[in-house]
Amino acid sequence: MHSPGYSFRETSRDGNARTGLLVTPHGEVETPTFMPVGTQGSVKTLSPTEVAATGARIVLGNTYHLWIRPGPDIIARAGGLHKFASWPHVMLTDSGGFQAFSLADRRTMTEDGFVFRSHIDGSRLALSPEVAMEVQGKIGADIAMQLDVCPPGMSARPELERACATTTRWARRCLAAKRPDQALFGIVQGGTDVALRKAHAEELAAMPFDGLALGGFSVGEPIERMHEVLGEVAPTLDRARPHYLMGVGTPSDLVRAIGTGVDMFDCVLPTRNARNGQALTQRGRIVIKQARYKEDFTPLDPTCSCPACTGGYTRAYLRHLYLAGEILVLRLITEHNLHLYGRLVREAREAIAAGRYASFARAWLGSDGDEP
Ligand code: PRF
Ligand code: ZN
Repeated sequence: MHSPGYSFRETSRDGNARTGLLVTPHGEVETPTFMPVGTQGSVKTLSPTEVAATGARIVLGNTYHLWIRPGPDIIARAGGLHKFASWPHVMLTDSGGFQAFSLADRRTMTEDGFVFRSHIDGSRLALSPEVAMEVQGKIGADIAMQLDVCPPGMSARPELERACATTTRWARRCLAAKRPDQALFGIVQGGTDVALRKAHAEELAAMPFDGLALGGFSVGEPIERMHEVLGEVAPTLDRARPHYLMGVGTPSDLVRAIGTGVDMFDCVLPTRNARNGQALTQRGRIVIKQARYKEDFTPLDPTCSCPACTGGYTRAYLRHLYLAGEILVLRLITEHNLHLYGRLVREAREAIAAGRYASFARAWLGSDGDEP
């Protein structure tokens, strides 16, 4: 780590999997870790206290959304997003380009950045590397992300090369514009091209970034291809810095990626799927509206220590709430799913430290389908 007040060190290793300690001005984070997504400055349906009770010590916020509403100046006047949102632990913000590209209207890209129309009020916004750093500086998260170019999955080589080259030029501009007291991560692109990925990772590793992220995965390529490429690229990343796989994934995706040396993850899956009535367990998914749960008076997961599973709420009751449109069920399943991710990364850290990661990983590989 290069920014003052930040450090990272590997604390144990089992094959390519490793545990680490990330130190920031808002506390320490043990890795591997999962960051719940708080796009608009809140992890949907939960209070910060409830989020922390899932084991999470770092959350992700989105520059794109917070820039449009309420705006960086209001957050700065509130004393930064930690105070504004009452989150005392560590915070990271994504840089906005990826979200602008998926959400905004009439987007275009030039050498200077992205120009687009707000999906809220249609106003014209220009997101350059310098603006991305200024907005993230005002939001005041512990860790900022560089502005990057993320091409669609399975893009052809020339497009991937152009995206890497622009991302490298923007990397230098972001480093020059960043707040000295904020950490900044570079973002490796290159799609599913292993040679391009490795070359881009080396280019970014030569710069004084505090961490290296892997962007451009889970954007339409076959998921097996993502794991193949991760298996070749992640083990070659600079081990002195944290490795963050952006926007991934299911519990078994996390387990497999941790096995290649990834330290940090974020994903809307546990929170978004919860609001669609899907509870995740090590045995698979529970789609709570299904008739099979109509008279199932057992908890979601008897091995889970979350408030939904220990509070006497049965699958039949949760199904009833879901079908009746009662919002309590959205909170309970969100809490459950984030507890599952919290437990997954905690048990992964314990398994790595004990040198039994391979057997730990095997126990999670069947968790992607529906519950038997
Ligand atoms: N870049 C940025 N944010 C991201 C991604 C990316 O490539 C992804 C891709 N999975 C998710 N979030 N800046
Ligand atoms: Zn639970």
